[in-house]
Amino acid sequence: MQRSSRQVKLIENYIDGKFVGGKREFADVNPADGSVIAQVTEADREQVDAAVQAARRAIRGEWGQLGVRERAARLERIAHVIESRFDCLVSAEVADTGKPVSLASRLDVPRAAANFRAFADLIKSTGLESFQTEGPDGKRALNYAVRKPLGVVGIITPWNLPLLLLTWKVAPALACGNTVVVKPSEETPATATLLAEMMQQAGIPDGVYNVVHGFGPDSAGEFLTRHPDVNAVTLTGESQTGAAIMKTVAASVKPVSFELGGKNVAIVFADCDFDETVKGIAEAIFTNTGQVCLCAERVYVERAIFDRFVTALKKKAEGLIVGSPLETNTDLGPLISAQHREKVLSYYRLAREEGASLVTGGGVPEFGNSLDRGFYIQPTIYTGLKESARCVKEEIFGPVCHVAPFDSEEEAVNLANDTKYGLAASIWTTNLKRGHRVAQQMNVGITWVNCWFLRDLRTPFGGVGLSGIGREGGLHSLNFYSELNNICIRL
Ligand code: NAD
Ligand code: 6OH
Repeated sequence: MQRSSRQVKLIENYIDGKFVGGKREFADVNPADGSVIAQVTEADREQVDAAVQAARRAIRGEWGQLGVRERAARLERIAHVIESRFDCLVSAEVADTGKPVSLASRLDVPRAAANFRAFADLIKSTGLESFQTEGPDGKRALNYAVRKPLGVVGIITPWNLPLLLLTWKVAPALACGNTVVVKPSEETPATATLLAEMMQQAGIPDGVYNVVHGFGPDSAGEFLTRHPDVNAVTLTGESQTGAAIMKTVAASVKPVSFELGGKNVAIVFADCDFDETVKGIAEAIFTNTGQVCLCAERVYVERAIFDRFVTALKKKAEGLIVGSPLETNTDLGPLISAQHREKVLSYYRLAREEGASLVTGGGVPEFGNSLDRGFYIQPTIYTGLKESARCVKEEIFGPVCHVAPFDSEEEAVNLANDTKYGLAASIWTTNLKRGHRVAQQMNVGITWVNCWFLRDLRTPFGGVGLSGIGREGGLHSLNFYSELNNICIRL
């Protein structure tokens, strides 16, 4: 994948088991200091077509003949190879994203292995539904369904948790017997490419896993989603990207699964475990510098504890260490790019224009060293905005939240649901009856009570409204990545 004769590494496309270069290249930048890590080969239309055709052929080859047990064994081998090259994946992910090494080691890379194990286990143990049916003539029939692969799945992923979110889709797609062409984010091409080497090591046949690099419109992303021989498209990304892809695939009626943006809420009741809640909410706001689709950007706190809560959250935010991702005590690395930092800063400016009171942060930290070339930003808390403010309505995707008081449970529920998004909510209370009651009123795909981002890979994951279409996770993934053929036999 990477030739050393050049000044910087070259990250190439991976098509039919081979790394291939191309005509155009773009730079892969380290957000921690703005340095160029690698040049990346952009796949043109012909290369995307070659990847799709390789994936088509691979279905007809050895891969398509494997039984479930052997497919599961190969997935387990991939998990094993990921673990054996743990440090290499952590370094690549940290360099591409700027996330702290502690986070990549705790979350991203272990989850990549866990994704393959979870779907290997599931495909082995999942049964199929069957029904004894009585026809109008009183005669019986047996109905049962069999799972068949969709074919070639196009997988498009974002930059915030690159390997985690890629493997979250690749693992169930392969478990169901599909082949894949993946288009990782142009900001974070490295780990998808390293995974190609690991597929080889794990004995995955050529053409089963292909990687095409590039951008969205008029580049590899669009070429892939528009390709007539791609049978389904799964995306994690922004809501407007989901809308664009939906248009592209409409003509060929491809199934889609979309995990999109959010403007997630946290509701804090006066009866919460105060210290645990402050800690939990700080994680929900600031993890990965706020660049997790599940991060809370709207926090509603019962009025009786509002002032005390804001003071404690401010203290937590000001105690966070913003700095080099390579330092083990760093809490927050940089944002992903200069462009994304400009977007987040534009919301910091807008919050002031919209009349917010700044509790802490609001700007760019100064280090006095090479980190000043990185895309760092201060963790930021606002209060005092109107509910109609754009900063309360739009996804910012940075280390920032708005905290507002509420007076009744009903008001909190109404405020929480007053959004076009609907990905995740968290509710903080020691009254479990209330926890259940409020959780069940949330118009979202995922609600946590007294925790956040605590994941069980068998549970449904996805969002409502602008936050997505469909659910992945456990059986829901198997149902998306396979076609069910129902067979009815007269007995
Ligand atoms: P993005 O939508 O800009 O890009 C995601 C991917 O889509 C990239 O690979 C990009 O190249 C590709 N793409 C863009 N336009 C395309 C087009 N027209 N056709 C085909 N491909 C196209 O998202 P991002 O900035 O990389 O990631 C951040 C966003 O992702 C945030 O909105 C965040 O909330 C969301 N996200 C959602 C989830 C979830 O599970 N719901 C998880 C992570 C991130
Ligand atoms: C979004 O940034 C995080 C998504 C997380 C998952 O999809 C997951 O499976 O944990």
